[in-house]
Amino acid sequence: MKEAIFHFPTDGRPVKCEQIKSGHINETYLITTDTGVRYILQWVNQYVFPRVSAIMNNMSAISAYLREHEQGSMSMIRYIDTLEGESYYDDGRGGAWRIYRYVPNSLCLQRPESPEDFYECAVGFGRFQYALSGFPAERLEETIVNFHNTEDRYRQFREAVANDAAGRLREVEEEVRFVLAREERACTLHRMRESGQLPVRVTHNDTKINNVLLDKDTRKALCVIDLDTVMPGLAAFDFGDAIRFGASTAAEDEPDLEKVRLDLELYRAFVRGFLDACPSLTEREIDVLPLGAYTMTMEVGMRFLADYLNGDKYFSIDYPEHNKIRCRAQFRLLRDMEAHWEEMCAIVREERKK
Ligand code: GN1
Ligand code: MG
Repeated sequence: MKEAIFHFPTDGRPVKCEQIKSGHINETYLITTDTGVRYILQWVNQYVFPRVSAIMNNMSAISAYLREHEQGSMSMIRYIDTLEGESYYDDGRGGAWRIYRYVPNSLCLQRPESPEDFYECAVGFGRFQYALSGFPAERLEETIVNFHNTEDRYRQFREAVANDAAGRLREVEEEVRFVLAREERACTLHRMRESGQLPVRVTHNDTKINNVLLDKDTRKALCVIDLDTVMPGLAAFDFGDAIRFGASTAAEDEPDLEKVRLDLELYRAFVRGFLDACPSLTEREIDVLPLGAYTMTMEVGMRFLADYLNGDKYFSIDYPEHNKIRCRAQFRLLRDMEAHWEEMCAIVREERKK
């Protein structure tokens, strides 16, 4: 048992603790009590999130807003305060812990089993963004500064290349060239944000399909989870990261690149769900959705590659070449997006007319 759980009020005595292995950053445990109630306990990685209090402040502000405006429908999970009334438990050894109640009868998918599943995933993220479209985004703290600032990601990438801290540059010269050759296009959305052409929204910023829960029976979207990166951002980035992860025909770390393609049917399902659930999107925000997919795929690929060059300091890995394999799969997906660019844009045009 993780002792941190005893610092929270639980219904019954915690008797079972199982680790859930899916994220790359935090540690997550499913706790069951002797009365059969389940909780999710999470250890927050403070190398990645040095400002846990910023996360928890954001959560409180957003929860309060949703309680007031949402009329019953729940679109995100709520954390439970510690017995001492704090939003998280600090174990004094650099660990920050927090819990929420496990959502009963929920399903967390690693990949869509049908276009309908992916449509629902889009509804979950779209609804979340729409529910918060009236919340003043500038009131949120940046839990990771410059998280989706693509220009800054390029700066960090160049630094990793220049340092070559792990001595791996020679293995990935081709990948490095791939990233650098696409800088102009990959930074377009960031510049549009800077110049005020795109509105800054409250966004989730980590929209993998496993961050939205579906109802086990109806398979309808229940709520979004993993709220650590909720902060000001672009709608296209939430759209884009979901496509990168969920509309790929293979896993994010598929070693066989022949298997990695963009599934246009899944892509369409997500476009439809996102537009249905988030009517606050402006015309221009809708126009740039495909570019959001392009940008997020490049950004995550570049982050995997930078981490590989830095010696795997950020993402947890299962084997030494993991980050290299991950970045290659992202770049293959990006190439497939380039090859199907016209179709990606056409699908957005078709779906918005409905
Ligand atoms: C990380 O830990 P996880 O799986 O929720 C990362 C995301 C990446 C993702 C790639 C805080 O998310 O930005 O897109 O890995 N989260 C953070 O799978 O860096
Ligand atoms: Mg996450």
